[in-house]
Amino acid sequence: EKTRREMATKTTLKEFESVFPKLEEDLLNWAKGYNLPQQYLEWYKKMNTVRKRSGMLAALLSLEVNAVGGKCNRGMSVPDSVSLLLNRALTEEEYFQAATLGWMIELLQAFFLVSDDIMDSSITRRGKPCWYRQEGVGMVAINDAFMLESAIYTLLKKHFRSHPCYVDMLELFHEVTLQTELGQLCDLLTAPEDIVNLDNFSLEKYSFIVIYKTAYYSFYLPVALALQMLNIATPKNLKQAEDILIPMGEYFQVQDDYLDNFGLPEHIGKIGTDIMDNKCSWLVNQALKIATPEQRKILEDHYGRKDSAHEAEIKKLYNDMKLEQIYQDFEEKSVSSLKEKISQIDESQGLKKEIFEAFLSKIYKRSK
Ligand code: DMA
Ligand code: MG
Ligand code: MG
Ligand code: MG
Repeated sequence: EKTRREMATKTTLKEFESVFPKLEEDLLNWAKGYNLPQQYLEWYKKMNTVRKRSGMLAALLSLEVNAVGGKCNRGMSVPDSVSLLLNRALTEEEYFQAATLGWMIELLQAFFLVSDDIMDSSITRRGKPCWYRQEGVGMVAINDAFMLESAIYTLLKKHFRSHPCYVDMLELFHEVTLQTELGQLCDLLTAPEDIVNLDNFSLEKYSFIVIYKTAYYSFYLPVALALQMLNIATPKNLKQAEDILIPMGEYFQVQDDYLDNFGLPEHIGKIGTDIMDNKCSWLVNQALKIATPEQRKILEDHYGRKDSAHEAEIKKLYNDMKLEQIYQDFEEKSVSSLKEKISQIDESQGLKKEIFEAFLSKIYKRSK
């Protein structure tokens, strides 16, 4: 009799999540191996009153579980991509391997988000207070972020030490992490807290920021890992994947910036902070491009101030400027250019167009 996994090719959140307890056990055993005193394990447990987990895992779970249910889009795209590359359903063993790689991306994401929320002074994440704002956490969240990152390498070693691509995977995680950190650096440096200078923003800078802070880890990484897992990560396949996934990631971050202002907090699970944070967002760049002198004055007087009355002026301006319509036009243009790129992919070394089509259909017109 066939198991569900052998019949299906598209993973579900439930199935993906069912792999996590095994990895969690690996991580707890690893912590126990260092004789982590019981006192700290208990302190960690007490820290999270909702779920009895260690602090590190609670940090992960606080991101993974929320009102709308963790999306785990990045993580789930590894098993989905592997399945599409093989053109068949995965065996239990293959699924476990692919999902483990997927969970490592989720850990990387958790590491970035825990620190991003501190740096962005954010309030909520996935419908709950950001990790650093939860009771008893505070700046311990910085160390939790480091521990989330370390967990990647513990799992990679445990499960892929003897894979022919182990070193490539290791280097890939290191490189993508550095790329994301460079993006975050530029994101933060373009958004100083006290100096609002709209001349600092440009669409060129914007493009650099979002490619690095978002596109590499969210889009390129899952596909590159799927290719490595199957030993078909040839330079040509990697290059083709990058050439399409980087612009796709750019489009994804434009959506994130759009939703920061136009999305519903109950829907996106977070409260937008880009205006008050003086961010070089896609929206402010579009506004600057078409602003009349009067509108530019409004932007100068109200953007980047830590005050909701100022923020309201900008939100009103964005509505008056019909940025929603400009966004929708941009979305249609991006999608047709991505589809065009996908159609030109050369599948001779085992790459599949469907991988990219699957990614695109997951994010097209997303509202969360
Ligand atoms: C997200 O940028 C980038 C990383 C690396 C977390 P962001 O601050 O716009 O994300 P969010 O809107 O989720 O806080
Ligand atoms: Mg943020
Ligand atoms: Mg940020
Ligand atoms: Mg954002």
